[in-house]
Order: sequence, then structure tokens, then C-alpha cells
Amino acid sequence: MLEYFEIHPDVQEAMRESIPVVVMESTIWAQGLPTKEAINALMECCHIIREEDALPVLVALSGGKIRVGIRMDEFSEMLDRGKVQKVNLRDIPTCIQRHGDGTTTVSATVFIAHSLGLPVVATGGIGGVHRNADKTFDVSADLHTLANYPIAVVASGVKSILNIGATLEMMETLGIPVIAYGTDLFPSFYCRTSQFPAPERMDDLEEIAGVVRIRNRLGMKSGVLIANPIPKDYSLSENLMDEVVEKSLLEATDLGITGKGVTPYLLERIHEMTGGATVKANIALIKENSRIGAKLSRMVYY
Ligand code: PSU
Ligand code: MN
Repeated sequence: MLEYFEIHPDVQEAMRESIPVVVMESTIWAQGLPTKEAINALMECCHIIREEDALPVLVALSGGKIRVGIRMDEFSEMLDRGKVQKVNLRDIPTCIQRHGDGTTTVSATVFIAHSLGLPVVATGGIGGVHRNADKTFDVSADLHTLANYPIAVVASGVKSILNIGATLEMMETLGIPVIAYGTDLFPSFYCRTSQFPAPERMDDLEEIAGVVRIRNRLGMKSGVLIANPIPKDYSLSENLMDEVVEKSLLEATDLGITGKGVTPYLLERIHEMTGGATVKANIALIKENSRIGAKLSRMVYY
């Protein structure tokens, strides 16, 4: 298995010495944000994680390898080359075979983190059930992966372009514990709130770490979703977000955009329609999730 991995020496050391690690997915940097902002924000996230005494570990694919702890300059060059594939769980082997450049989604990242025994992943928002999934069957592999790999994922809820209620139902079906950190309502990415009550609320990270440890000890195979709401100052209005999401969804349907292409298209349009407010919000929430991921990783290391 390890022949397909290239693991940065710092990560190897962390694995040997049980130094807490926060694994970071890479798709959000390649498609959710303009490249320059993305690299700057990524560096800030790494800084935040180090300040919390954990090691930031960015995951991507290139040259026929899974790069665990890819260096910032290499990642930046990869984005500049411009031919980066969005790699879901199922795309890992084909991307390796082709020696392609790939950024990993939550599903691919969770699988990779689990392969190396690294228990915490931080991201922006996870994928889930799409609003028109009754017709398209578009349900993110992120859910399948969270159901099957015991990783704690810190995210600001699910992507706002999704059907949040259906996604919460699906996570219950799949046996994925969902804990909102310090809030009663399940957060909806760009907004601190949604219409949906969070399945569980916990205000103390130690308590959340306790849940992570308990489900490990019980041998449950599912992960845990820690839903950490966007910081107050950056939270956008639910009505505004609903409006722009619906509008961009209609456009995407008209243009015949389907599958993996949907999210990147919607994100770009939403960023345009909100005059960049969602870019700022996106960066703010990823930074906060990095911080919480780092704190949590110090607590759950086993
Ligand atoms: N949220 C964002 N931007 C993104 C994603 C989430 O604001 O780019 C990415 C994450 O990598 C997530 C993936 O894992 O979208 C899910 O994609 P899909 O719905 O195709 O499974
Ligand atoms: Mn999809």
C-alpha cells in the first residue's frame, strides 16, 4: 500500500512520535476560491494549526503518488499548472495510474487519513444530498466515506447548495454522529444557522473528544461530523444565500452541468453574485475549522 504514498518527513516523524496532526483536504483550495486568495488562506490555516501545537498536513495527488503533507510551493505550482482533477474516493486509483494532478475532496481525504491512522480532518463544508437528488441521485461520496471510516471531520455544516434536511436524515441512516459545537441549529456553511435543529449540541471540545474516543472504543466504523458554525462577523443571511443558490442552480440546470462539475460552477456564481462576500466567509470558516481541528486532534490522539 505505502508504495503509492509519498509522506513528508515531518508527517513521518509525527506518525512515529504521535504528534497531533490535522489533515486538510485540498479541493476547497482549487475550486472554491481564487488561487491567490486560496494559497494565502491556506498558509494562514497552517499557521493557526501550528499555533495550536499540531501539524498541518495537506493532501493531494501528483506524479502517481498520494502526497501526504505536500509542500506549499509544490501545491501552488500544481494549481498554476491548471489541470487539476477533483479527486473523490473513487478517483484515487485512476488519478494515480495516470500520474495526474489531483486535489482531494473530503471523501478521498478521509480515506487517506484513515489509511495512515490520522484521526482528524478539517475542511470547509462536507458534501451531501443535492437539492434535486430525487431526480439526479446526486449524493456526495463524502457521506459514504464518513459512514465507513472512523475519522473526525470538522466542517461548518454541509455546503449551502445542498438539501440540508435530507443530508441530516442521510447521516442518521448511515450512523454518523453529528455534533454542533456551541449552537442549537445545524450551521449552513455561510450562515451560522439553518432551519434544522442540530442532532446534538456540545459546548465543550473535551466532551466532543469524548464522543470520538467512545465510538472508537466501541469499534464503530463511522466517523463523526463536528459542525462548527462560521464566526459571527462573517455569517451571511440565510435568505440571501437561498436566493443566490436557487438562482445559480437554475443556471446550472439550463447549462446542463451535472455531477462533479456542479459544485465548482455554483461556488463561482455565488461568489460573483455576492460580490465576494462568500469568499471572505469561506476563508473565515476554514480558518476556524483548522483551529478547532487542531485543538481536537490534541485531545483525541490515541
Ligand atoms: N465546500 C466548498 N467548496 C468545495 C467543497 C466543499 O465550499 O469545493 C468540496 C469539498 O472538497 C467536498 C466536495 O468534499 O466539495 C464534495 O463534492 P461532491 O459534492 O462532488 O461530492
Ligand atoms: Mn456529487
